[in-house]
Amino acid sequence: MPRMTASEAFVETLVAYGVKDVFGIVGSAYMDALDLFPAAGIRFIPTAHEQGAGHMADGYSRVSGRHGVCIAQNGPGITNFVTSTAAAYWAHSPVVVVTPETGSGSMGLGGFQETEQLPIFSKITKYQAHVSKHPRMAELTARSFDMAMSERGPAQLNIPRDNFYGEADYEIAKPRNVTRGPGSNESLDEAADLLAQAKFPVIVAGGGVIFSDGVAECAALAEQLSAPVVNSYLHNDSFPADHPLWCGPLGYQGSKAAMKLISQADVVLALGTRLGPFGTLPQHGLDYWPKTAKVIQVDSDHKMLGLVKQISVGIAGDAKEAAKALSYRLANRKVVSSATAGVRMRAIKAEKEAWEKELDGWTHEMDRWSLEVSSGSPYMHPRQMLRELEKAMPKNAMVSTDIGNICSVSNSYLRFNQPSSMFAAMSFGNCGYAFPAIIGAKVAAPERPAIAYVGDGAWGMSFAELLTCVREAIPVTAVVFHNKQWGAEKKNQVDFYGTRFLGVNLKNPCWAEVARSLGAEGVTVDKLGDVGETFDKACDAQKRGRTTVIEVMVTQELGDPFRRDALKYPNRLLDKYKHTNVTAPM
Ligand SMILES: Cc1ncc(C[n+]2csc(CCOP(=O)(O)OP(=O)(O)O)c2C)c(N)n1
Ligand SMILES: [Mg+2]
Repeated sequence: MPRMTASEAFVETLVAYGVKDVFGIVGSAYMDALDLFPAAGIRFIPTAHEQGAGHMADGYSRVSGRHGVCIAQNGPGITNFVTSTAAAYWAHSPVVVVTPETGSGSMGLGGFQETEQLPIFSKITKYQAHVSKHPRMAELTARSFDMAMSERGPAQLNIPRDNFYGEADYEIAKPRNVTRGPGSNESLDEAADLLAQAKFPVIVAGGGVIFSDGVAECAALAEQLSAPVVNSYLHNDSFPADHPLWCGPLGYQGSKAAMKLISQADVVLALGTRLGPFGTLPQHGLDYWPKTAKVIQVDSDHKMLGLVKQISVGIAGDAKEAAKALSYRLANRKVVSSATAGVRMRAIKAEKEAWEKELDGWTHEMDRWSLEVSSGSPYMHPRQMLRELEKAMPKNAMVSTDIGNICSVSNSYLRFNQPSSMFAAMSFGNCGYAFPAIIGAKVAAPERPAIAYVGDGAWGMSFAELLTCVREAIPVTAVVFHNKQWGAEKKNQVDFYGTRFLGVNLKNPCWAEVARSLGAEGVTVDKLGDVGETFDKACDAQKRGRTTVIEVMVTQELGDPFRRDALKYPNRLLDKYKHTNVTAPM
């Protein structure tokens, strides 16, 4: 075992795990290791805010399937990682969050930049390591990388800053690369029996299909069964949109075709999805989840099996391997659904055409408030604007989406033919996710067009990372939906609080001008006819290293709300507040 310093052991372990890029903000706590990055061939990407660095590491890992790594100064630099770590946790991203801590010799004395860093992250990481002594540096760094990958989520590597110093004989580990099998024979046999007997099988393709690189296997199984395939919520890239069996995404602002088809299923194969509760809520007035269907769920994490939905068979296995094993079992046996393949293909085609036609005609929102604010507005209807972006979308684009009303509506208009193309703020649902996430994705895949969809409220939270794009020459395109409001929350005040607006209206600068003053390109678009061409040019400018902010001016109309499921009409009891009561519409 070679003799080296702890900083060298840390950096050599990063090298052994193939780390090429690390996101963060410089700090004295780890400067001794940082100093070695160039000689180790590691690029350090300084960001505007540590939250941005965390989201970048997340986006980077989501497109590449490799680790994303972020690092910061002990104390405030590390607490700035909290939101991005929670987001990565719910996106199942293998991010290694390196958290240098105050010195072990003074911990507890209330010195500078001191806080206990392990409890803060205990519920938003899959694994936490604490380098209690410098000779454990290589071992615990390696384990953090292994655990982030095998547990599919953030691992925290907490290092008291004094432990970057000192020397020891270190063994530098090799990545452990654990692979998972398809699941038990028993569960696969049972599932194959159900699928063989199914009259109307439907596959839900989840994130696990992407993570396991299992799209082709999922497609082969779907073809064997002539089963419609729907994407799980916010995983529009889990099955190719140009495949005849693809039906679109479930969930909030998803595809009516997908919902109508899955509602007819007698057997559902949930492949690589935890069936998160928000992702299967009724939408468009359709309570589509087929309550009497037999559900087969495949998840690499056995704790997800049957957690949210009742299931008939749970398969603890890799989505790709399970799909392959099921195909193998069905290969030489009678598949009942084959007899009705033609009928089902026609049904899929008809439902998809109907949904496209509906989207074409659905140029604006039709509720009273939306009609009121959009009539006479010089600006674009969000839906029409989104349709134009869809038409102009470059072929192998990567698109990140934020949390907001228009970003959510975009779910109906985002289709992909290749996996690892859509990076939505997943279940953690934090505003400010999309822009830094796409910057990270662009670092990992510089040859692909990188696009972020962001509402103007969320843009206010995240636009500082334009500095990173410009300083570090990471060219992306941000489409900012300028509607002068925190629209998604305003929608709740429209629907439940008698249009009493509080904290939802935004006075904004011209975001194009802000972009230009920060050294990026900035364009304001207020005509539908200009959307496609501007978008085209902006994506093209990425090839020349230029970042563009397209500020699209849209009306204040609002699509269906996020959380109708969780809100109640106010019924106040004190006289002082009674005037705020709202009666539910009949
Ligand atoms: C960090 C964070 N703060 C607050 C919220 C609550 N929230 C959800 S959507 C939303 C409004 C988003 O507004 P904007 O980004 O302008 O998009 P729009 O809804 O107008 O399209 C807010 C404040 C959140 N999800 N995340
Ligand atoms: Mg807005």
